[in-house]
Amino acid sequence: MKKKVYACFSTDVIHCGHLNIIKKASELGELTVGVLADEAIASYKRYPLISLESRMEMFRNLRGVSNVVVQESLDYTRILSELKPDYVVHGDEWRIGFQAGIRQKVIEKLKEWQGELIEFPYSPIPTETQPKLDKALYMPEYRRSRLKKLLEYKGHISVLEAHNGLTGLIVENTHVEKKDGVHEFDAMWVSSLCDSTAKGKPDIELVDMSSRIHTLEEIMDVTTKPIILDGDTGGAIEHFVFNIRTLERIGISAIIIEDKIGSKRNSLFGTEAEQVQDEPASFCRKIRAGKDALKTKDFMIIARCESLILGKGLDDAINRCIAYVEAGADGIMIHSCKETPDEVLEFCRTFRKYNRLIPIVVVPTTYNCVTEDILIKNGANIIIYANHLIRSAFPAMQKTAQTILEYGRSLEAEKYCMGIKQILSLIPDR
Ligand code: SPV
Ligand code: MG
Repeated sequence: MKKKVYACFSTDVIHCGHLNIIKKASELGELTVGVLADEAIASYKRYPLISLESRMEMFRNLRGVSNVVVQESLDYTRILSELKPDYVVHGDEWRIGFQAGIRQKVIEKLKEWQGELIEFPYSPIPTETQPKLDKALYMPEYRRSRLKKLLEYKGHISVLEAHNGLTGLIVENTHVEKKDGVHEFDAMWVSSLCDSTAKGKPDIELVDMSSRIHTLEEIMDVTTKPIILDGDTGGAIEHFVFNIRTLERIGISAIIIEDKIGSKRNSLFGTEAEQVQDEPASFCRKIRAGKDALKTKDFMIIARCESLILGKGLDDAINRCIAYVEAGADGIMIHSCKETPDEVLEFCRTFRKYNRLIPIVVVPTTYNCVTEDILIKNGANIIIYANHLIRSAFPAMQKTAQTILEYGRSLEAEKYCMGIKQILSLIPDR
């Protein structure tokens, strides 16, 4: 009887490295390919460019593949128990990094029926394929829909602010390997505070939409991750409907607008700054008009409730958010400038009694002791670190400027700076 062989793939682009492994695997016996489910792929790398069904079809059409099944999770235990293959085939890259634990479990599981893990040298994606992939990730129609998909696949996402191309690259590329996998930010927040501050302007809706779009374009030019724009109050309804259509067209995934009117000040002033909240009915009209203006189902309008910031209490916040969702909001953001997360967590738990699914956005700037896990357990879905790159860059730059003045030369400031070679090679020229 032919031996049973199993290999799992997460790829949406087949290249010669994969074909090589499939050829070698099929020579060992009857090959079943496991196609990793969208949720599992999104949990450790970018979300797939083509659907699960299309990926299965792609493998069904390859010579040497006898069977195609879905592997639901990164962990092989369940699928191996079902298939009981004689061999599992994999590239050898998973011996190190977060996949090493998954690999060890495969080896242990296979021992139950004297199965064997066979590894072939890993071949990375060929250099000629990468630009095609990058292009697909970077074009507006792909980027725009990715936020909704990520929320669907992962349930919750982590977002960091970006205010220019360089900070966009930091959000795009920073990753940390932990025991449970590689962690990276899912999306970017283009904050009004940081966009204004980077231009030396106050956060009072002074930086106009053309300038905000210029910042977005700069970020989008060098990144692929989805973008959430801080849309302040959204402005006049007559302008809002045009602006969001532009944002939708250029590939932004969501805008968050806040229920304030008149001269807008940053929320973190709390009740120190005089702020007027919009009437719920009027803000609902803005949401509805925005939804009607959109051309796709991908773009999200998220309604931001300022009731807790303005000291209006939980009931006001809940009632307003229920109304905003009824008006068509695709998500709600609850903001707070308290130092503890209590009121935000209470809001999330209470709101979830009325609505189980609509995404809740939180911005733990002042209540920064709370972990993402706790926010998520209480019902939050989008966690935004709203201003941390500009806040960390500013003191570092100030220190360097002061040090040069102090010593009348730059030698002493060198320790605060990146090396010249490093900065020259930070951004590749092709
Ligand atoms: C921003 O980042 O500009 C925000 C969030 O609106 S906050 O500054 O906390 O109000
Ligand atoms: Mg803002």
